[in-house]
Amino acid sequence: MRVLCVHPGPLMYTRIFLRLEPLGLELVAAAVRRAGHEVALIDLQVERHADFFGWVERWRADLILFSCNYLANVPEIVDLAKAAKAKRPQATICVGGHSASFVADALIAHGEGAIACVIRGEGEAAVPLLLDALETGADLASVPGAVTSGGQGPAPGFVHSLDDLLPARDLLRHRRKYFLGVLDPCASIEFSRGCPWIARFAAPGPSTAAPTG
Ligand code: B12
Repeated sequence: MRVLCVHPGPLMYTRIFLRLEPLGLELVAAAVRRAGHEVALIDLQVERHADFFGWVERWRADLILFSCNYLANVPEIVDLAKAAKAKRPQATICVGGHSASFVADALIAHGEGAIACVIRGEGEAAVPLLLDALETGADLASVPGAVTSGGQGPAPGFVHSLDDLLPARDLLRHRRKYFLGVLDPCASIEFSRGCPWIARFAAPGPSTAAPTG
């Protein structure tokens, strides 16, 4: 399967203050490659919408995966998904990422049929299962973390250890266009992930209990 991973366009300040590589999407792309599929990555912070449509049509993507960490990118992703679906109806389009995880139903509704599913949670765990479901013709709503117009899959899974994961940095075509501050060249490294459980903390004092979680 040919899988096109897409990071949406720039937020405010990404032309003058900071523009960072799409680390989460690089990890998702690495998981696609590990699962034995062809993968390409386009970062619209540094490439144009015309480049994206070129990849969709000329590379004949079977699956298009959008990364949505910022709510500000939702309208662009919805518009691009609809336009891509019109140009290549046989492609399946899915959205994942931090913000998509919280507004999954709204993304599906605004996609008006163009967005087949939203994958909540960590992409590395879910994407191989999504690819399996697409290959076997299984219902996408059976994939852990998936939200479709027809239903919701089981709870998202977690990655086992960050040490097992390496981002597919080699897929970026504009490595030198990422910077922080006054155009200082920049790469991103992930050292840890937050606790996925709900923890309650009480202020210290004689009558307070120990933190629970
Ligand atoms: C590090 C970070 C930053 C860094 C780096 C930002 C960058 N551009 O890379 C700095 C400090 C610079 C920053 C700045 C800002 N940030 Co920030 N940032 C984060 C933080 C803490 C972690 C993001 C991250 O890199 N995670 C590590 C990578 C590996 O994980 P990931 O990208 O989430 O990807 C994983 C999953 O999301 C998923 N996934 C991702 N894409 C896809 C795609 C598919 C198809 C699938 C299946 C899965 C999937 O799988 C990946 C691997 O597990 C998040 C909060 C959080 N805990 O996620 C906020 C967060 C993303 N930031 C936020 C905001 C608001 C901002 C700013 C706009 C703040 C401001 N007002 O200036 C700026 C914008 C900067 C910019 N122009 O990009 C908000 C977004 C809110 C929203 N809902 O829109 C968040 C959610 C924090 C919050 N709760 O408020 N940020």
